[in-house]
Amino acid sequence: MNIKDYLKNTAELVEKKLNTLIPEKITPFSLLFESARYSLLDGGKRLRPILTLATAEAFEASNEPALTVACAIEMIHTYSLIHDDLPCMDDDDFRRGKPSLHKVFGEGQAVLTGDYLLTFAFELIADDLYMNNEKKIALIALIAKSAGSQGMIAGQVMDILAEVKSIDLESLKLIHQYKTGALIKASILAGAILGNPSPEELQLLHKFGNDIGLAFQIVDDVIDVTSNELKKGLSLSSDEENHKTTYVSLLGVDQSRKAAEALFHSAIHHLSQITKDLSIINELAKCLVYRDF
Ligand code: GRG
Repeated sequence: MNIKDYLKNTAELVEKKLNTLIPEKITPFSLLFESARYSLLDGGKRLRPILTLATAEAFEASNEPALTVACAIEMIHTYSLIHDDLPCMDDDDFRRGKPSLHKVFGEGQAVLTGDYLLTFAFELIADDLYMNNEKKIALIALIAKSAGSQGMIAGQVMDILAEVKSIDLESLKLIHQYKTGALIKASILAGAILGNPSPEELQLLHKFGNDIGLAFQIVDDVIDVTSNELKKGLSLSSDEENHKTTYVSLLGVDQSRKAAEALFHSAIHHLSQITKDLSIINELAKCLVYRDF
């Protein structure tokens, strides 16, 4: 299947499932579901759940639990965007092509909606009817660590600390790997865990995920300063406005692109050592790094 069709079809599958997971039912706290649906259902490339589903397929895992885990990861990603947009964080007014959640529902509701999506993600995995307990525990541990103190939250803390000082490339790399890379890597590993990977295969996917996760964020740094509007000089990127150290501020656009490309090749090398049909994951990695979707 053409990769563009794969991306579109799989994103649709994820959205359909997400739509069923957050109820529209009337309760005294319906506002919670309304705000969750506002952030979760409209927009978003669904890259992380697509990675989970593609890896699960390659490792011959069943579709049903894979879709549940994929949706759980998208909920955690969406929660991170909601909280990151708050005035106490990055203070962004727009997200996924529309006003940020707190602009529409208020800051308190945005905090609670993020909390709901994070906790509901784990509820979904715990309550799944298809996975055995061993798999559930492995997935919950992986995702919790990657979203928390061994990943995204640790990265966000380092990111905040870096706002008041200048940092070198190694420190920036670490922030990117934790803040953005860890959940991307977890999306890949989760798909494999749903099947029956060997320790060697997991190790190679771990290296692949590290490279792709970092490359994704480097490319994001580049896009942040090269998007069309910015090129016309109409505004500063939010990273520039916040005087943040980025790959581009340290290496420039061309070297940053080269660094992302080198990571892509390293990632593909790790992938090529797994004797399974991983052609879709290979193509997805290309889309992620070259932002061709
Ligand atoms: C929990 C407050 C808090 C923060 C965690 C990951 C993170 C730190 C914040 C998210 C904000 C952000 C801009 C992170 C950089 C990573 C990134 C490019 C996110 C956007 O991911 P995409 O491009 O977004 O996959 P869509 O909307 O397509 O899902």
